[in-house]
Amino acid sequence: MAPNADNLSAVLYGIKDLRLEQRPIPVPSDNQVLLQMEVVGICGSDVHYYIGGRCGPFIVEKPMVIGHEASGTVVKTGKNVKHLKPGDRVAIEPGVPCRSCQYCKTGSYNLCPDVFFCATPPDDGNLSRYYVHDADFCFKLPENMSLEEGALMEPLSVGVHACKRAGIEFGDVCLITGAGPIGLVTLLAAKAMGAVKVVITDVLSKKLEVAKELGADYTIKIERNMSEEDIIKKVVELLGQEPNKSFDCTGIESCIRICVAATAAKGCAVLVGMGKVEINLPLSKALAKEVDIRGIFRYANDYPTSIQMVQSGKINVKPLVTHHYTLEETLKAFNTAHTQEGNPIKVLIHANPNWKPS
Ligand code: 572
Ligand code: ZN
Repeated sequence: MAPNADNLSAVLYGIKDLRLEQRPIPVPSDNQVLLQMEVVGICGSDVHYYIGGRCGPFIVEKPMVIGHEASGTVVKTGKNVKHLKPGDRVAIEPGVPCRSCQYCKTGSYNLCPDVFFCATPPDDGNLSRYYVHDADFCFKLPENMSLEEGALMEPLSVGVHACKRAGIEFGDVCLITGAGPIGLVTLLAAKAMGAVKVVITDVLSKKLEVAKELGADYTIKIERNMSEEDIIKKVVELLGQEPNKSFDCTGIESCIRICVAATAAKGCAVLVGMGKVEINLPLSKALAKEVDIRGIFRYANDYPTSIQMVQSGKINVKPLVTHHYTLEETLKAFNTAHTQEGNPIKVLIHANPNWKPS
């Protein structure tokens, strides 16, 4: 490595063993770009890998660079890259699929079994100073968008994809369970796509306050003594009707049950949160109402929509950002995301050594 070649990287070795160490600066191949990493958000899955060494079926078995919600600046382009040049600021879509399986060929590349996905074992993420990525999964940011907003295009795309799967249209009335980052981006996307009324639930009032700021029409603070029936009654009372689209953004059994049971006849319940492998649901209620229950897996072809929604001012993701850290402060950042001390929503890490807090 050249003496000034700083590629400090946040490498997860195992449970609560996250180290900052130097890695070689990678070289882009013909269809890739070398990126100076700028902003990397911490996702719930990053925290799962850090605290438990696993997320769903994926287990950290060898050291892995963490991070997948990111923006960067192009430093160098491979010889086939036409749409980007050095200096361009980009949002990085972290999943690069095989491009040749049936799912890829038919546009559902999020379901590609051979996808490379940043910080899903064994694939390295991009919480580092430098990183190479396929150029066609890097989206140039418009002048009026910041690198912080660029990093938020990843979670926003989950919300956009969830709303597309629900078929959100003008006049929809929605229930969202969970006001964490994914519940909030789903709220933003649902409102922007035409939902007229959205009620969102959470156990923490701080999260519900942010939801209000982001356009939630109603909020329900879930208390320990509330039964599923109590919550559904409250949802219907506030909306004036049963929601025709529901989104579970918690992965918690009781919340998924509420979404499924509360949805109006002919409506759709979308399961966005990931939880236990086996979940007990009131299915007979759903089938008697012809309620569709749909899953979502990441996103596909949603980055351009997410960027245009922010560029045009139809969606404002800025209120999601609560905490900022430098790359050197990665452990502190993960501690904040894990302990939830200081009521974080989205914790951002600034990987560019020239970043200064504003
Ligand atoms: O930002 C995308 C994203 N997707 C998540 C979780 C966090 N962030 N998903 C839920 C978990 N699955 S997974 O396949 N996995 C652990 C990789 O079970 C991916 C989608
Ligand atoms: Zn994520």
